[in-house]
Amino acid sequence: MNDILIKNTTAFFKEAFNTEPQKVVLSPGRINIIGEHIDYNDGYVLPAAIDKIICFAFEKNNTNQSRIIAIDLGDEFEINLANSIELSDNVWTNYLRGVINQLKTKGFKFEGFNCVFSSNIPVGSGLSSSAALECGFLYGLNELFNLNIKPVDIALMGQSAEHWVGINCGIMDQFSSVMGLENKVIKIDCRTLEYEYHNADFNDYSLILFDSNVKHSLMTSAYNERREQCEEGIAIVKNNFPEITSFRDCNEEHILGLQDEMSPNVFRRSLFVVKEINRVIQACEALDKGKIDVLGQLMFETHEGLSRDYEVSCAELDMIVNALKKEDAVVGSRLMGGGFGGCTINLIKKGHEERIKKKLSELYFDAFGIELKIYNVKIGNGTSLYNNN
Ligand code: GAF
Repeated sequence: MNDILIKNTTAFFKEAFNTEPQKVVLSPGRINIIGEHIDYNDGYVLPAAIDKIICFAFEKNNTNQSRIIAIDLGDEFEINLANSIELSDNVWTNYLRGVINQLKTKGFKFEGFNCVFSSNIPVGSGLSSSAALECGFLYGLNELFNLNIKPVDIALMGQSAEHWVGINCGIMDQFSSVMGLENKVIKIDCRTLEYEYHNADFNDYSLILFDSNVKHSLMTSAYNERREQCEEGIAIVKNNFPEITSFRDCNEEHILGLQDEMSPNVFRRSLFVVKEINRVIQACEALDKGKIDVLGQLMFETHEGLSRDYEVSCAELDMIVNALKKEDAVVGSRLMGGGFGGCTINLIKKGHEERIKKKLSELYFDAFGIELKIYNVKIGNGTSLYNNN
């Protein structure tokens, strides 16, 4: 599937600019096994890059003007690098403007270029197509102009670009898009940015994503609000326990003891974060020992917490997880990503996938009149140059 995408993107480039691209870059979306809403709380997360990608083709054009074409949207924009970079009403362009703004702010020297891109990462499904867009674009400019930006800094600058667009996200999505490795999950310490790879061996289970096919519009405002509530929560903890610097240094008793000082929402968000950080540690151990049933149980607990305490689920995602909980062949299921729609990540016993897909699709359609989308994903490499020689 990616071969066709690469072929089409480079062919489009040749047609548009009458020349071969100088650089072709592939940048993946991500899944997250466990550790949701934890990256901006300085905890641990366990994501991986996937085999769904954005393909970019680039060339320098020796001017100050750059032209960027989104093949799938049938849309394009031009940007003069000499001018200051502003947000636009054309939302997709902002992720790229944000990257250019980052480069300019940090004083990198680059000139005009042409770029086309095309993607097979579903948009709005919680698979981080925006991180793939930021990181792949920056990776390409880094290669094209020999900017010498290190991979982790590409992720950090991608994150800053996303902040510029308006989502105060953590580092997980950009980090996994850049640093992913085939068949490995990455345990990221979001406080220090230390990371380690673990084998993603799910033994007798398949990893399948069910896409609710809904995207509730509260996402941006609610995401930023959750982050503020967590900041409020940790400030109260620090006030009482000056030796504690982030939620990972707390246990549940710390939070329970501060319930009177916190608003009900801040209390529930804080408690969720402390529990979720512990679940990531346990999940990683379970994965290493091949105890997929334990991992799956933790995923169900994460969903419960995201739905009840963190309040980032929705009726559609809850319905999917609750329906799957009744199936013996489903060992784990939970909403994945920011929430308010998008995908659930699910571990299903091999041999039962097709039956469960069919049954869930019918139940889901009956409940909401919406087609369930289904993705079988493989864990793939992070952002890289494509070289077909
Ligand atoms: C979104 C954000 F971009 C990530 O940083 C992360 O917080 C995630 O939601 C929730 O875990 O994908």
